[in-house]
This record gives sequence, structure tokens and C-alpha cells, in this order.
Amino acid sequence: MKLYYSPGACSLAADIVIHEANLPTTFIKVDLKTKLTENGDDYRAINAKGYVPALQLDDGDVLTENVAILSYLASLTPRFMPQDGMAKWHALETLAFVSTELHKSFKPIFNPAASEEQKTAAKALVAQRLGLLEQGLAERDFIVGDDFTVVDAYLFVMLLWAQKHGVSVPPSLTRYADTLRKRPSVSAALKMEGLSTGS
Ligand SMILES: N[C@@H](CCC(=O)N[C@@H](CS)C(=O)NCC(=O)O)C(=O)O
Repeated sequence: MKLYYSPGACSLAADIVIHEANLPTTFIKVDLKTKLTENGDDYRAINAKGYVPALQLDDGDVLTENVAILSYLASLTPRFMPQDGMAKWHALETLAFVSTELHKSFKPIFNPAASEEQKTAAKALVAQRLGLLEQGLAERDFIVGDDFTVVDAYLFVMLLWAQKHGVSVPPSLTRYADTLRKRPSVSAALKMEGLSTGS
């Protein structure tokens, strides 16, 4: 399969999961400004939405949206999502929260047209939402259970962004991100995207 990504973008979550599962994958960099792939192809012809990530399966089918891509990758490696009972639904709940509430809250921070006021408000909202996630880490090492899941990969990317943009991150989440960063899959994905593997 092929993962269309942009360095340090939310596609890093799928990149980490692919490395964690050791799935044979071709990584194709996308220039989000020109919408061209590193091969010079029109990315919109592959994913009409124009944003990353997109996962192209070996039969040519293209899957978009982090929630769908991460869930698909977890279906290939079931240990990456709780499979039974309420744990399964709470994991989905957290995945949805990271995508629709946390990830989306960053938008003004990345928007060059947003005012300083809007950026400050967005940082406060991100911090508040991280605070809600922090509570779970009091009892466990991973965000939705005792083992690594695709939700950890997604949340790791949100924490990278938060740290980079000066959002106040609770100490337990900083420790959690530092621990995740030491996983071979995380450093391999960061390296593949040309990003710093240090803290
Ligand atoms: N709803 C999408 C959002 C993906 C998204 O926000 N991608 C960003 C990078 S993190 C992007 O490609 N932005 C460039 C653009 O929208 O043109 C998902 O969850 O996959």
C-alpha cells in the first residue's frame, strides 16, 4: 500500500502505526501548497479532498480520514485497538475526540489569516481538551488501555504540535509523549519524514 503524507502533519499517526506493524508501504510525500506529490503527480487526482493522509491499498482503492485509516490499520493488526466489551467503544470514543475535538482545535494556530487573539483562544481550547485526556493517564501508560493503540499514535502527533506551538501541556502528557517517542516505530516514522527524533 501507499501512504500519502506531509512531514509532521496528522498523517504521521498512520506512519507510526505502519512502522509499529511493519506493514510493507511506500511513503509518498505531498506538497500541501502545490497539491503535487513528490513524483510530480496531481494529488487531487488521488484524493479529491487535497489533504493528507490518504492510504492507497494494493487494489487501488483510496481511503481518507484519520479515523478511517487508523481503524483500517488496526483491523490489519487487531492488537492496536481493544476488540471487546466497552473498552472497544471507549477507544473509539477517544479516537473520535482526538480527531474531531482536539485535532480540529488546532486549525486557527496553523491558519496564517487567524488573528493573535484567535490563536491564543485556540491554544487555550487545545490545552483544555488535553486536560480532559490527561485524567485517563493517571491509571495507565497508554491512552485507551494497557498497550499501544492507534489512538496513542494520533495523540502523539497532537502533543508534538502542542509542544511546537507553545500550548501548555500537562506534565503527565509530556511524560507520555516522551515515552512514546522512545518507541522504535515513532523514531523510524519521524526519521522517514525528516523530522527530529530528539525531544
Ligand atoms: N478530516 C481530515 C483532516 C486531515 C487534515 O487536517 N490534514 C491536514 C494536515 S494535518 C492537511 O492536509 N491540510 C492541508 C489542506 O487542508 O489543504 C482527517 O481527519 O484525515
